[in-house]
Amino acid sequence: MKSVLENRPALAAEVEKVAEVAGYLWQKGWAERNGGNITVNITEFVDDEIKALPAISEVYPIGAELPHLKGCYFYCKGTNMRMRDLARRPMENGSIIRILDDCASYVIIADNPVKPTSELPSHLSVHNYLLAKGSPYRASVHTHPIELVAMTHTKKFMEKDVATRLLWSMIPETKAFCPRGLGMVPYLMPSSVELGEQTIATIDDNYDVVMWEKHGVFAVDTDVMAAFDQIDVLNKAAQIYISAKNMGFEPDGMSDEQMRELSVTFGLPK
Ligand code: 2HA
Ligand code: ZN
Repeated sequence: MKSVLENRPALAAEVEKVAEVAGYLWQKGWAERNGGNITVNITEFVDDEIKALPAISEVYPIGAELPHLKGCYFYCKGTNMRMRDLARRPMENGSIIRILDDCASYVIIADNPVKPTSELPSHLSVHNYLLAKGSPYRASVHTHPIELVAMTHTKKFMEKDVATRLLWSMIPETKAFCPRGLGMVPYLMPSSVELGEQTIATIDDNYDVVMWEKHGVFAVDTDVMAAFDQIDVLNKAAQIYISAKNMGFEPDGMSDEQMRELSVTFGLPK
């Protein structure tokens, strides 16, 4: 069967990036079974021929009305699909969907009728929010990074910016490459409307990476690779913290002065 990616190098490159990141999530042990989701707004890569493609699924309700998504196209990981399978076969473990003109429903258009992720309403709500704000961010990644999730099992790290300051102070790159830090959302039921709403509220509070207590992270950025990088630098910092603790001491962390110097030199927002 002909893939919609054929003879469309820019679109193919976007989907290849998703597959590459899916492989990293699996290798890092962050994507057990069907854990995690990725959605990418690919509207800018969609030509008239794709716009004319017929639906290959019935019309599904999104579960929310999202006015900024009218006529948008997304690549979405499939529900119940594994990241490790998506890494090798992205168009069999994910699909491309078109948002219909009512802004409340969608159809699958390519390559296979793979039903999107169970977290679709919250992912699409976030994309709707990003477009409404005029943000250049087009990708969202949800995954289960072991050390970051472990940190949320104590109330201390759930307080605003406590974990952020600690992680930033472990290694200078963390603040440089995750300059807005880690926003915290108290435990909520996976896939729930409330979790989606709290995630948007936290992104609106100027975070790119949102921690879901005892569950995982949700990151947004310009593309899937950049969203992954932010999670990766944060989790690396968490690993350094835990390594120091395992050696039997509380790590000193960089000083406030060293952190200030870093912010000035790199022109960081916080
Ligand atoms: O889709 O990780 O939170 C699998 C999940 C849901
Ligand atoms: Zn999850």
